[in-house]
Amino acid sequence: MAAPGPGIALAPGLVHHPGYLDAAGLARLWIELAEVIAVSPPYRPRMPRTGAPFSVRMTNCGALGWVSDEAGYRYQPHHPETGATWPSIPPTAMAAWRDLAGYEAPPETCLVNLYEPGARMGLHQDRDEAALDAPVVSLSLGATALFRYGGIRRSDPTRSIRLASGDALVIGGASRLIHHGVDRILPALPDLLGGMEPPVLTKIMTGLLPPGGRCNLTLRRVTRPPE
Ligand SMILES: O=C(O)CCC(=O)C(=O)O
Ligand SMILES: [Mn+2]
Repeated sequence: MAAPGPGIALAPGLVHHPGYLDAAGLARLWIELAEVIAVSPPYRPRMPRTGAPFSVRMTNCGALGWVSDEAGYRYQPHHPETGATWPSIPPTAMAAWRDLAGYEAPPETCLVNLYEPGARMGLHQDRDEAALDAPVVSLSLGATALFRYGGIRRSDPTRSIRLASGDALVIGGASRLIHHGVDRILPALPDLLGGMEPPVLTKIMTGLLPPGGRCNLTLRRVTRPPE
């Protein structure tokens, strides 16, 4: 990748990089994701206590993965259904962390969120990590999301932006604990790469998600790096 520009500062520490991944970068990432999903199948997390299913399916890569079920939210080193350790974080995602995080230590987890049309993610904070000095680096693929963000308090006013395929969003600094979520996935263009993708890539994309679906990756440092 070319060095990323400064991006658009939406708030202190909250930076949007539209089109961070170009078509070649997106193609690479789809292929890498297909490899992840082949060994680490998406599962449907459940809400703490109630056990209500999420509308988003998830999987992880890295040393740790974020899971949620009746027992609560947590990071753990193995897949909740297969029991296997998580696969490595894809190289294209690691490169995005190096480009955008501004953090000395590598990420320990990459959560993969798979949104079918109609899936959403309620307003929440990312606060299950001890290393809150590290940002969350998010990469979007596929259909565009209407992403909502507010402030540290749940009652703070919110705004929304569109996150399109190839966009990166850095949630760090004074914005690390802002509330955010995905209101909805916007109706898709007829294809995901403007009709340019080779048939092999179409096969990979449609194998991972139904038409109109969206994939989001969030890279995080979970534990505080050694001094
Ligand atoms: O899908 C997105 O853009 C946001 C994902 C998110 O907030 C999360 O996984 O914690
Ligand atoms: Mn989040």
